Amino acid sequence: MKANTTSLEDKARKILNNNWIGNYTIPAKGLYPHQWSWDSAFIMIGYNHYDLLKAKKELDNILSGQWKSGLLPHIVFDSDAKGYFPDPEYWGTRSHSPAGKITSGIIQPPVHAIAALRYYQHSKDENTIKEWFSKIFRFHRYLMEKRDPEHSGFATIYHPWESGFDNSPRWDEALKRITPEKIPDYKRIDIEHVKKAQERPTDEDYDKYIYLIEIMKKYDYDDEIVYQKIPFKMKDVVFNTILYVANKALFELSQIIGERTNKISNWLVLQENNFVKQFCPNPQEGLFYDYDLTVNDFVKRKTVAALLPIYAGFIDRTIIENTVKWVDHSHFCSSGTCKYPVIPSTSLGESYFAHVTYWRGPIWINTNWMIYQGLRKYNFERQAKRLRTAILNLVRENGFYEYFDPHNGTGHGAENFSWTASLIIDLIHKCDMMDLIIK
Ligand code: 2M8
Repeated sequence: MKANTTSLEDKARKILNNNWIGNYTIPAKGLYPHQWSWDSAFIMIGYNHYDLLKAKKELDNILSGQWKSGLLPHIVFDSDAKGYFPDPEYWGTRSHSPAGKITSGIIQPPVHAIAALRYYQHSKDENTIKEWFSKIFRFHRYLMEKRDPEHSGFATIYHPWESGFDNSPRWDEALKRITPEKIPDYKRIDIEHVKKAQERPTDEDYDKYIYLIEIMKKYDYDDEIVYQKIPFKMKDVVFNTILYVANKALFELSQIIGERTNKISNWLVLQENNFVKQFCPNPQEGLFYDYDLTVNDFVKRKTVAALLPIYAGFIDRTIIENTVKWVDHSHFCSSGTCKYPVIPSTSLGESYFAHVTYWRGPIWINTNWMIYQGLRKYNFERQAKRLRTAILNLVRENGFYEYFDPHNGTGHGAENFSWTASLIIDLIHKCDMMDLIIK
């Protein structure tokens, strides 16, 4: 048993080494040749276990792309790498990007403070935390203020790419209401890198993705104007679950370096008071939903996102017990037709479930990693143990893919995917540092 686990970790480290390109790690060769924001934080969590220098460089590099407003872009481009669309010049962000960098103009979930706290727990390196703290704090302030003019305590996303769950069924209804007007000619490159085009979003999805960016470009990424004009405006339940955990981690970091800030505690109180109201219309059902600000309604889709608030760790146990019933449900692969009891991105019982299409059905490792920790926070030890064992078996037996078919576990999307590797390393070590967060 021990020997197997060791070799899985060796394989994971080898993948990270191969995807390391000097200052950071690409998500995967071919499909993703630049640095992505939430990927970098997940990746760093793996490095924290065995290579603190790489962990530091990983976060340094993503933070080096930060805009004056505090926005932390979802991609920091490698100027030499070709073969990704939308390419660096497309974004029109030169006046915002820091000198010498080109970045995208949108965000991704703020996993960084969580990864930084883990770095500290392993390294005890206060100087680095001092350097990072003000940057991460400015990003959180941007999210809590510029992205929340309603003062709800929750950030709004303007684009499906900002969720990281690009073509999730959660966004179908909102995208259906959008008719792209003028969009430039463009050529997709992503579909050249996968086995079948069916594994990626459709051309219609892409037209809408580009149209939304065209709107942001037109208003030069001015948050106040974009908020008025953009037809996609979501309080994303996963983004905001992560934001809560990240605010908690940021608070811990502030204590470590003796930084006094009431702001972070105020954000936490606001989020704790409003979370259930904002995202859980029926506590008895135990599912949490995104809230669409363009129609002022919940997006009632049965996906893994509906279970993810367990990761926040503060929600009433009586509600979370209802959520865990879904973790134990055959539609979320606890039994029945699935080879591994690992939670798929969409419930198998829904018409919009698609077994190999990106975020519309396949299993992703990062979502399961968060749910595993959530289960442990509430002492659902049986479910946590089953999930961890199943994730390790899935990857051991099928490879380090970007995502997996929930029926038989076969890998899809990119091969040798970095966050699959890094989070497997963390799971092998039982994510033990996470528990040091003081509740
Ligand atoms: C995917 O998103 C990018 C766009 O940002 C793409 O499809 O080209 C998503 O899975 C996202 O969550 C991830 O961060 C990114 C890189 O792995 O790929």
